[in-house]
Amino acid sequence: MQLFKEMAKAVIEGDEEQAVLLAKETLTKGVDPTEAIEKGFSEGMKEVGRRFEKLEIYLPEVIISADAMVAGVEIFREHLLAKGGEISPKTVLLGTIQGDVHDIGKNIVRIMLESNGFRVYDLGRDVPVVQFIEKVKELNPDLIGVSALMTTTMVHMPKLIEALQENGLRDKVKVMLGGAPVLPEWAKQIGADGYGESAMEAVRVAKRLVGLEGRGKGDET
Ligand code: B12
Repeated sequence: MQLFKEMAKAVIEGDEEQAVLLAKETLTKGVDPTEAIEKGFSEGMKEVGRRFEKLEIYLPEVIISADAMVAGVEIFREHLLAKGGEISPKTVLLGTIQGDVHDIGKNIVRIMLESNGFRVYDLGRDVPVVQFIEKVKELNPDLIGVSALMTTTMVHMPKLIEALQENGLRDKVKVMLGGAPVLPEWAKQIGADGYGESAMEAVRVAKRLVGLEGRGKGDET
């Protein structure tokens, strides 16, 4: 769809104003916001990642693109949240693992979970394992969603699972992992309950793990 291509372009060019305009246009045209985020803005951010890897662009450009994406997604937020509350509320504790400040994907996952009726406690980014543990004790969530965008921070994910075990909490809460470098095989290997490769998938996996409908691709553990 041409509109999705323009959305991707706005993110690649770091054009915040255009990203906002296009998000509004999407809503006016009745296009599904979820699809627009995945096929428009996210595709743009993937291209930004590729260019960054090839050293065609540098960090400041990535930051500008990230800002454009965040501004565009924000337009959809309210619209999507209005859909929330369709299912009985289950609680998800969400955060990007320690050492990692990437939170765009995690924030999209939050919006998607909330718009599907989940109550989400977002611990933000760079969240130490010990903070996850404290919050599990305090809030008794049904599910923990953990995001990592770097191979160097993924290594803290097994530490979280171990810490849950050590604190006698592992049987009380499900664990779902995600983020670009995370693979379903790895999630299974470290003893997580599920994996989601996208925000849409995160909702399906979360529903299955808390005993609601749906079944995800990577969560046959
Ligand atoms: C944007 C970006 C940034 C922004 C982040 C802004 C922000 N607020 O998040 C800024 C500029 C700050 C940044 C900084 C850095 N970055 Co950076 N960054 C990226 C980039 C280009 C895009 C990431 C992104 O937002 N993608 C778009 C979102 C929508 O996709 P996503 O995050 O994958 O999320 C989707 C799914 O994965 C899934 N998902 C995500 N989380 C979860 C959680 C759950 C539970 C589930 C089920 C699903 C799920 O759903 C989401 C939506 O569908 C990537 C490139 C890439 N290929 O990923 C590099 C990248 C991740 N960065 C990288 C690096 C190295 C850095 C820096 C260290 C750079 C530096 N030299 O300082 C710093 C990191 C500092 C730190 N300590 O964290 C590397 C990581 C390499 C590695 N070791 O693995 C990458 C891969 C680029 C590269 N090829 O070198 N970065």
